[in-house]
Amino acid sequence: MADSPMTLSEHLATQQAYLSTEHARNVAAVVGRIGRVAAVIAQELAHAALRDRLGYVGAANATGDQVKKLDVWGHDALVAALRETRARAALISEESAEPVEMEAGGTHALVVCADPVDGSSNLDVNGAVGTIFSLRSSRGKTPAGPQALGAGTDQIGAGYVMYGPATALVYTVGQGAHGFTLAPETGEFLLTHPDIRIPRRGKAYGINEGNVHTWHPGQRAFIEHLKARDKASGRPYSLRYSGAMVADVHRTLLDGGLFMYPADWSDPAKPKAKLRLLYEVAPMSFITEQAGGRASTGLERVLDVVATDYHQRVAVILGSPEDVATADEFYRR
Ligand code: AFP
Repeated sequence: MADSPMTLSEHLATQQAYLSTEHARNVAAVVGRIGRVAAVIAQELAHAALRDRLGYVGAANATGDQVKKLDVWGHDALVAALRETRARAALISEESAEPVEMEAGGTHALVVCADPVDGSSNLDVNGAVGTIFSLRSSRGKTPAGPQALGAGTDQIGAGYVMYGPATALVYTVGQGAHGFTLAPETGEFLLTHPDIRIPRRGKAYGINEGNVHTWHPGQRAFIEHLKARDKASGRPYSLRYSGAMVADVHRTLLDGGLFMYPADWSDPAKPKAKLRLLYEVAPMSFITEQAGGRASTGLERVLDVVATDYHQRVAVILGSPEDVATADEFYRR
């Protein structure tokens, strides 16, 4: 009989060797907690319409987005889960303007940056949503939140949960990206996609084409290139876009291709991006690179971008390395 797949906590134990001793136990504790709260969030999503949890709370969050009831519920559930361990020092969340400092964190406690419910616009239409998280060192500092400000290369770990037909969790601590599937009957995440390797080139791209008029000329030319008919290079690519970064990145990691959310270049002197660096783009870029992919802003490697604000926004083009390289070429022209 085939061995039962490894659980998330068993797999985290195998990753300890790749982490500094001071962080190893804390990373396992925090990712383990996030796995457990993700199983609860999956349950809540499945019952949301039955428990009057759909719709808005009637207020805006730190970045001006109208907040859904499940955004707040997801944030509170994550805060409560993180408070149950001493492995964390602070949480930077899409739903909180300032860091949520958490006392009694150990010396090497972690700063967690998270989008508790990514893709909120999909919630009321039963579309796929997710949770995105990034782990950084608090360096033993108090307050710890400001320690999250820095380059994406400072991340110790990152991951996401996708709530789709199945609930999937993918994480990295810098030794490849590994995928798990939730067994609803036990609430355990089991290893189903060890060491994910993104194809070098894909056949699909994800972007909100409604913004085409605001794009950098290189971005527009690149999309025209993907749409042009050329059998030899597998073009045209198909358009696949879900409205939730987690779902679009998950598809891209497994099937190859691209997920893009370029900046608005209506005023070339001040390009305006949408997606948030610390708890959307930096963690997804770390995971993508660990799966053999590439992540660019169009002008530079995402992981080299230094965060100076908790809710800073940045453009992103991520996915198959050869496809992202081609996109960068179009931006340089
Ligand atoms: P929310 O989490 O606020 O719903 O935003 C989702 C998101 O940040 C990201 O998950 C999507 O890729 C992107 O925004 C969708 O944006 P558009 O609705 O502008 O296409």
